[in-house]
Amino acid sequence: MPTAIITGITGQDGSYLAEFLIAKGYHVIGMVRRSSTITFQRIKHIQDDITIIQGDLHDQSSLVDLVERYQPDEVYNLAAQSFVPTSWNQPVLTGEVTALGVTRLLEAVRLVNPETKFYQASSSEMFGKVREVPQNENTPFYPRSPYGVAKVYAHWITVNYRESYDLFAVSGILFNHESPRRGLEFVTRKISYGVARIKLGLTNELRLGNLESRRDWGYAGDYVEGMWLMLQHSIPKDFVIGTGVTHSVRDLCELAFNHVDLDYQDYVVQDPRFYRPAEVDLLIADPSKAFQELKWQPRIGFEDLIQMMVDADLKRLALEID
Ligand code: NAP
Ligand code: F7E
Repeated sequence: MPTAIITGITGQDGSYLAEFLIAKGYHVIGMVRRSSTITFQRIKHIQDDITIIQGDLHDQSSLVDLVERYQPDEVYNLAAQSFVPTSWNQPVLTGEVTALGVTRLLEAVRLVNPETKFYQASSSEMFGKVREVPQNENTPFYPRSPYGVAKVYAHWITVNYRESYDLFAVSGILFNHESPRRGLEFVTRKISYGVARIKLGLTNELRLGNLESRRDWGYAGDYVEGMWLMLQHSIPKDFVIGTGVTHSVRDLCELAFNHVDLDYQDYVVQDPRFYRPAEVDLLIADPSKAFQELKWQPRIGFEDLIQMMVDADLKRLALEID
């Protein structure tokens, strides 16, 4: 039975990756940080099938202990301060966790067992003010937020440990991926939840920022398979994972409101509070390397994804009201 450690197991991707690896027969170890309230909503249905261990990307010894104790075959580093706007309010914390935390975990792997395979959750935010369209593995980075800058550091330290110490360490450059488990502050979930609340008569407006920015949105459940495939490849390499299709936030609003027979223009209010100091205007992946070398393909398209999220929020809220 292979063993995998997932940092960030309580997050959106961690929960889908844990389900995926359990189904593949892995012993899954989930690292969680200590908190005064339980943060296991996304993994409570699989809690009996995984081992939960406390640790923190701030704390080197907790990471060394973890790797020493479980001698994993694979480590998936998904933990991060992942919300872009927060990275302007907490730039130092974002750097500590999202950038330096990766070095701490790589050090733990290198010191304890350099045979361990390592996956780093890199991001399309590294492309930022894009240098070419669409973006592939060779597109230069131009990050536009402290989060993006931290992820560029994390990407290069992963590449550097691969080249310096011959680690099987790879960086998956994933474009935006969403699901009914997405945090409420991210725009897809903010919209699906807002639409459901409006449809159920709980509110009559949805306040958003920039409606013109464009993203390549896919389904998180599809993307975790790409992470695993990268670690099964014969050679450690970095890959872009995305759909190759882009939509604006406005398109997203239109689709989500239409799904419940409403017109977004009657409810969406643009609010400067949600504008960013520097925006990423356009992201669109060129995932052809992953298609060819990993045989990876997204299964769920944009329309189905957004409808799935709206339906899930309608169901959840209807149960709460009951
Ligand atoms: P998420 O839902 O925000 O989850 C982040 C996870 O990191 C949570 O489990 C969180 O724990 C944990 N965490 C935060 N600080 C930590 C610390 N100091 N020590 C240990 N754990 C810590 O993020 P996600 O959407 O699943 O994304 C997973 C990873 O992929 C992140 O690294 C993100 O930056 C990256 N990424 C995401 C996307 C995307 O579109 N989703 C795209 C590209 C890259 P708590 O539950 O305790 O907060
Ligand atoms: O914003 C615009 C906003 O916060 C998407 C993270 O997972 O993906 C995510 O980062 C766009 C931006 O995601 C609102 O200005 C408009 O242009 O959903 P988001 P993100 O910043 O793209 C990348 C790949 C990651 O790696 C990150 O970890 O939507 N937008 N109005 C809004 N965004 C939010 N959050 N809220 C609004 O009201």
